[in-house]
Amino acid sequence: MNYIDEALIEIRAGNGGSGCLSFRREKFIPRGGPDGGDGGRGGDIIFHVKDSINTLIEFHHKKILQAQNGRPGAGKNKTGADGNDLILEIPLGTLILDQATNNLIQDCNEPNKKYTLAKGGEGGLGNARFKSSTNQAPRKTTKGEEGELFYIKLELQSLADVGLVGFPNAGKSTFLSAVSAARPKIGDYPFTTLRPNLGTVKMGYGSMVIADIPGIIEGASEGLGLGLRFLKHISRTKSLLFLLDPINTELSPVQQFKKLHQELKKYDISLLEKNIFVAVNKCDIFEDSKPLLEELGLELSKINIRNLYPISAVTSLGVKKLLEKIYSSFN
Ligand SMILES: Nc1nc2c(ncn2[C@@H]2O[C@H](COP(=O)(O)OP(=O)(O)OP(=O)(O)O)[C@@H](O)[C@H]2O)c(=O)[nH]1
Ligand SMILES: [Mg+2]
Repeated sequence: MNYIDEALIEIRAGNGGSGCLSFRREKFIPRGGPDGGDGGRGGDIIFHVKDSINTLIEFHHKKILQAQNGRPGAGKNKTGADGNDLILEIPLGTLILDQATNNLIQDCNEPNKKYTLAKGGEGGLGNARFKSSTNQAPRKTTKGEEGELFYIKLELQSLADVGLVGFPNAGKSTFLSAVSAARPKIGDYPFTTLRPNLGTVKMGYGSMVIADIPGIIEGASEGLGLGLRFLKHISRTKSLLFLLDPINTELSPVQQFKKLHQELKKYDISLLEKNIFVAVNKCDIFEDSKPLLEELGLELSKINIRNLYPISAVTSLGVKKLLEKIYSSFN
C-alpha cells in the first residue's frame, strides 16, 4: 500500500517553558534582586504545501505529531530557548478537517504556502518580571502556556482541471501519457491504474492539469472494482472527460456512458454539473468510425450532450482538437 489519501492524526504544538525563580547571588551583595528569566515559546505545527508530493503516506504510521516544548528560563535573566517548529510536508490539494465534526479547517490549495495550524504556548514569566517598588523580592513566576492540540483528518483531493472517467482498459492512462509528461502504467488488462495520476498539458502560453483515476465499473458506488473512493480526486475539476472504449466486448460505448453517468450520479450528483466531454478512443482501429459516432451522437443528444469526439490516444488522432475544446471551455 503506497498510495494514501486520507490520514487521521493528532497534532500537538509545543508547550511554553516555565518562568524561573531566582535571585542574584554575588559576593558582597547580600540581597541581590530577582533574576529569573522567562521560559521559551513552544514550537508551532506548520503544514508546508509541496507539489512534488502526491500522497499522505508520511502520515500513515505517525499518528501523533508533536512540536518541541520551549525550555524553562534560568537565573541571570536567561530566557529559555524557543522550541523548534514542526514542519509537515503535504501534497497540494490536501484538506485539513476537524476529526469530530468534519468541518473544513484549511484547504491547502496554494503551492509552497505554509499554514500554521497549531500555535505553541507562550513561555512563562520569570520572577524578575514581578519586581516592583513595593515588592523587591518577588517569588512569583508563571508556567508556560500549553501548546494547541487538535485532532485532525487530512484528505487529499487532487487539484486538476479535467478528470478522466472511463471503464477499465478504455485508454485513460494511454491518453494521459500521450498529452503530458506523466508516465502512468499502461496495460491491456483491467485495473492497471491503482492510484490517481496527474499530468500537465501545455496549451500555448497556459496549461491544464488532467487527472487519470482507476477505472470505474458498474456497481462501483457499492464498492465493486476499486469502488468510487478515487472520485474525490476529480470532485474539484472543472470538466470531466468520459473516455469510451469501442472494442469493449461487454458494453457498447452508449452503455458505457450510461453506466458511468449512473455511478457518478450515485456518488455525487453535483459531479454531473461540470462541463462534460465525451471521447470515443481507439478510433485508429476503424476504417470509418462515422456510423458508430452517428449512433452514439444521437443517443447522447437525447441527454443533451453534444461534445462528442473521435480520438486515438495511440496515434493522437483528434486529440489536439479535443484538448483545445476542453481548454477553451474554461475561459
Ligand atoms: N488501438 C488502440 N489501443 C489503445 C488506445 N488507447 C489505449 N489502448 C490500449 O488499451 C489498453 C488499455 O490502456 P490503458 O491506458 O492502460 O487503459 P486505462 O483506461 O488506463 O485502464 P485502467 O487503468 O485499467 O482503468 C492498452 O493495451 C492500450 O495500449 C488507442 O487509442 N488505440
Ligand atoms: Mg489506467
